[in-house]
Amino acid sequence: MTLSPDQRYQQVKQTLKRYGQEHLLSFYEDLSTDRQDALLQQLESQDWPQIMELIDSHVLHTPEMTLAQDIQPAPYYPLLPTADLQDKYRKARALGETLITEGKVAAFTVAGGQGTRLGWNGPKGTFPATPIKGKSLFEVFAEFILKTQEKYRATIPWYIMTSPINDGSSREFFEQHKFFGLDPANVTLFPQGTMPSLGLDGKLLLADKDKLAVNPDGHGGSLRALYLSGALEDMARRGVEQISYFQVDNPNVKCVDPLFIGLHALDSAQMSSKMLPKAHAQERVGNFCLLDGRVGVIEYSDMPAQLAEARAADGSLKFNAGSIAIHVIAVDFVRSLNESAGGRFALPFHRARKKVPYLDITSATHIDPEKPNAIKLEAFVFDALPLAKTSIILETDRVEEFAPIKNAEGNDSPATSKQLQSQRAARWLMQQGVDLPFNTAGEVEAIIELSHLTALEPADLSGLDLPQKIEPGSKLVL
Ligand code: UD2
Repeated sequence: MTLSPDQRYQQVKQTLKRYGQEHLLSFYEDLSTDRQDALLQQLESQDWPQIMELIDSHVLHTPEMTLAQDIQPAPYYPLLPTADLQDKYRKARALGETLITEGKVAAFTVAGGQGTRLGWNGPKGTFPATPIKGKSLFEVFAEFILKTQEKYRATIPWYIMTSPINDGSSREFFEQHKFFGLDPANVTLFPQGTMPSLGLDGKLLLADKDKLAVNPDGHGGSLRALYLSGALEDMARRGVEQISYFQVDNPNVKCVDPLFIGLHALDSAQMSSKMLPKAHAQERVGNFCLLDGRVGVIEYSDMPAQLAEARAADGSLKFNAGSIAIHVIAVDFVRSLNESAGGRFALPFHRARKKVPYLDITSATHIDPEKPNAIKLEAFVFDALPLAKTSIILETDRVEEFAPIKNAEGNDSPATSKQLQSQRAARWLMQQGVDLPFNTAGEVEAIIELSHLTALEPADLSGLDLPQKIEPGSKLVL
C-alpha cells in the first residue's frame, strides 16, 4: 500500500523522535512538495538502528583501538623469484594470462575521493598527469586496458567508483573523450555510498533545508557499492571472477597484472595485495602485518612508533611492507562481505573529526565552521583482508608501480609523479639498449612519456623503432 505524503511524514517523524533526531524536519513546512519528498526519501533510506549504534560508539565515545595481541611482519612473495619460486612465478603468470584471455578479470578504479589535498577542481581522474602530453589519469588507465585487450584478444570490463559529488562530471569527461576508444558497453561508472556526517553532540547535520549533510563512505565502501549498484551482478553475468583494484591517483599502476592475478588465483586467495618496501619507518602508507595470524594492514597513523621503528637482525625495518592499495579481490568474496552478516556490510567504520559546513537550525543560516564540528565515518578497503580465508602479498618496485599524485607540491605531487613516469620509461628503454642521460643520483635527465599503448612492460618495446641515444634535456613521446 502506498502511503500519502502526510502518512510518510508522520512515520518519519515518529522514527526521528525515537532516535532524538526530530530537528531534521525543522524546515519541512517551508519546502515545496518536491523538496519535501526528497527529504523524506533521504530520511527513509537511512539505517537508523545502525546510525544510532555508530553515534554511540564513534561520536559520543571513541572506539578503543584494539590492536591484535600478536603482531608480526606479514610474509610476501619477493619482487624477483628465488630459485625455488621461479617455476611458481612462471605458472602464475601463465594462469593470470589465461584468466585475462578468458574474460575472467575486471579492472576497478576507486575514484570517489575529494582530492582536497591536490586542490584540483574536478574529479581526480581528470587531472592532467603525464609529463609531456598532460593526459588525464583516466586516459592513462584507459590506454592500459586498451592495450591489454589487444595483447590478449580479450575484453576487460572497467568499473569506476565515483562519488555522488563527482559522478556527473566524471561521466561527462568520459563522454567528451569518447571513452578514450574503449567500448562504452564495457565501462561502468557508479557512485559510492554516503554516510551522514554526525555533529559532535550526536545529532545529524543538515546541509540544507531538504538535505542531510553526508560524506562518501570511504574506499572500503567500494566493496558495498559494487554490490548495491549491480556492478557485481554485471561481473557475474560476464563471467568475471577476479577484480583488479587500484586507486585513481597512481598513473604507474599495472591496472591488470598477469603475475599478481595468477599468484592470487594459484593460492586460491580471496583478497591479495601488492607491497613496497617502505622508504623509511614513518612513510605514510599502511603496514602489512600478521594480526593474530591473519594478514591485515595497520594504517600509518595507528602504527605504534616502537613497531614502526623496530629493526630486524640485519638492521632493516622489521615491518617493511608498505601498502600501496593495489589488490586483487575475488568476486565471490565481495558478495560474501555483503551477504554473510545478515545483509549488514562486514567492514567496520573509522572516525575522522572534520569541518563540515551545515545549516544551523536556530538561525537558519549556513555555517562554515572554523574548527572540526563533526565526525565523518569511513570504511577502509584493507579491513577486508583479515576476513579473507587466504590472502597473499606480492612485492613490487617503487619506480615501476608507484607514482601517486596526492599533494599539490612536495612529496607525491604531480612533479614527483612525472619524474617517476620518465624514470620508468628510461629504465625500460635502457633495457632495450637505448643510451640515456642519468645524473649522479641515477635520475634520468630527459622527459620521456611512454604510452601504455606502446608498451605495457619492457619486453613490449623490443622490435620497435627506438632512438639509439637520448640527449640530456630532451623531450620524447613514445
Ligand atoms: C591510501 C592508504 C595508504 C596507502 C596510500 C597509497 C588509506 C586510509 N590509506 O592513503 O595506506 O596505501 O593510499 O597511495 O587507505 N577514495 C574513494 N572514496 C572515498 C575515499 C577515498 O574512492 O570515500 C579513493 C580516492 O579516490 C583514492 C583512494 O581512495 O583513489 C585513496 O584515498 P585517500 O587519498 O584518502 O588515501 P591516502 O592517499 O591517504
